[in-house]
Amino acid sequence: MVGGGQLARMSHQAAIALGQSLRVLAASPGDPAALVCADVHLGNPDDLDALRDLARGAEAVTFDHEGVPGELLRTLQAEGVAVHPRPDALLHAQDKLVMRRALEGFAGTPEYVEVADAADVDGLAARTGWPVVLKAARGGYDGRGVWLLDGPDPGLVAQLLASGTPLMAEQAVTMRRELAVQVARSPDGQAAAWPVVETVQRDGQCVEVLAPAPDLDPATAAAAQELALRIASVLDVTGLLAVELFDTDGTAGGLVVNELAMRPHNSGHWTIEGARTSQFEQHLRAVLDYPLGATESTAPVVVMANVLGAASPVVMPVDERVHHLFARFPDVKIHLYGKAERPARKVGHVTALGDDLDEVRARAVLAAEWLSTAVWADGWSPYDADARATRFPRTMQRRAVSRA
Ligand code: AIR
Repeated sequence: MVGGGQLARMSHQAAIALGQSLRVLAASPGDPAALVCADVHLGNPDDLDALRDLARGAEAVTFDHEGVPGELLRTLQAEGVAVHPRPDALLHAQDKLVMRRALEGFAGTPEYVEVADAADVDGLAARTGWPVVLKAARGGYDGRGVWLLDGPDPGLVAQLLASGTPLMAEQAVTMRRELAVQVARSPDGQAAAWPVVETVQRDGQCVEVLAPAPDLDPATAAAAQELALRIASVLDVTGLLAVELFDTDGTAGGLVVNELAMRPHNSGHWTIEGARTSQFEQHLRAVLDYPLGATESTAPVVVMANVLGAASPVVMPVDERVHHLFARFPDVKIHLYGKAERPARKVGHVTALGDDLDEVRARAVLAAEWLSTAVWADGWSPYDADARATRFPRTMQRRAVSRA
């Protein structure tokens, strides 16, 4: 796997169960996957020799991020390496303009233009009105590379173009919410879709995923899954495809494609505990051309919440935060990525399962905020008598006592 971030780290966990072993190309020995994989290559994804070394003896090469030059991947492919997704497919996740053009005609997309100068942005705004979303066509993620413009900003456009950032501009779509659909497709052409989820965004970044998307009309859900399967097939995707969608009016006709990713994706972290097959296992099954796994949910409601680096340094060490979290919520599952805590950086996630959306969501959000900040947002304290009594379900208390 090219890249040693959290996606590689969680893919490695899945690889172990398949009797496989993930070799990662990491930028530094402290990267989340480099900390846990036995077979770590340190190097740069734009170094052909590093990619060749990575691929030597491997069944397949796949990715934890999109920042890999397509021409190098084409060279590897020509040398007989199984690259999944193939570079011609991956290009659509690397370049938003190429993606928009490829989807024209069969998927709803925002109105967009390629930006060669500030007049292109103003021209789009003349048709769609302000605000307009200016995007780096390549290289942005998690809110980086996206600027919301309320009016003309020729200075910013000129500065970005001068620094070599390829730009596009899009209509700011009015939406009810954001959805995501993930599908996997194998080189053999087998495909599978997970239930459609709602993604909750803050400051351009995903903070929560609700699975399945609440109150989604079944016909719209089916249309979203069909759309993602169709995109996977038309673009000849191998491995995972995440399709981020805007839900503009609750109907199938109102689904607008925002972005594509061809790798495990934040919108699919819930599948580790919340689906019969996790996105990480499924990605490996797909790139290794194994039959795909079942995608049904394991609970009526699953909520994933990201643990983001706090705005200011947290005094309580992480392991102590984990200890307190487990004492309050024995059933919330955590995934910590081993990353340094910078403000708003994704350093982990939590998953809660259950029957009632409000209850499950409250639990997941409290847990994630606690791990981020060491503050219980609802004021809960383990030292309250009430809290001590309710901390464990009764049967667990009894078991703990009898063990002692
Ligand atoms: N990632 C890749 N594209 C989008 C995301 N979130 C994951 C990958 C990558 C890591 O985020 O796993 O390696 C980089 O995270 P950071 O916090 O170092 O920028």
